[in-house]
Amino acid sequence: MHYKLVSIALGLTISGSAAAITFSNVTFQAPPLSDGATFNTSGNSISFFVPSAIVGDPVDPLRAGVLTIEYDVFTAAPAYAAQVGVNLGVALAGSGMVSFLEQVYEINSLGNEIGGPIGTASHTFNPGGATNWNGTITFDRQVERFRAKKFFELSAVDTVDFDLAAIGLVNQNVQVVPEPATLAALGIGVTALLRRKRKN
Ligand SMILES: [Ca+2]
Repeated sequence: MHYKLVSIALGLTISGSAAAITFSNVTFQAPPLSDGATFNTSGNSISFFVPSAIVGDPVDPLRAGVLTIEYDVFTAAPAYAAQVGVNLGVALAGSGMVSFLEQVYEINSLGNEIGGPIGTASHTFNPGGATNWNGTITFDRQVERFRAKKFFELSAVDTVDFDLAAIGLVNQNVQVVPEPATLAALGIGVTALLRRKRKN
């Protein structure tokens, strides 16, 4: 019976994920790191392309810089956003390193932030270390609208080696859940199901 309950809940989550999610107000700051930046969306996923987010020997004397990416999300009821997945890829050589911080805020229908962050994540790509990272930001509460702010701090001081820090892949997917009312209805359905099963 537990299996049945899990599969029902899972099915609902997936159908919730198929619900329309609207990405808006995508911004990239600041030049030159943000030059030529673009994005595309696919379902619940948004990917950012930042071809100029590079510091170090190839763009000497630019040795450090900060890139910020911001966007808003609206999840049409009956779906609420519960968490986001973060997929990052960087290119590093020599002294190159990238520090990443993401903060997520609930916003109202006017786009104003409500209170402090409802979720954060951070990661540092160190010289010579792994160049890919995946994380999950679980929100303190489920929300219908949120704003994600990503900060990337790039650094590649000059050494005798080839030094470079660049951002490759930046992808984010939004995971949604049914609204509490739908969950309550599901609970009633499951209870009825269990009752019927007990009678049999
Ligand atoms: Ca060098």
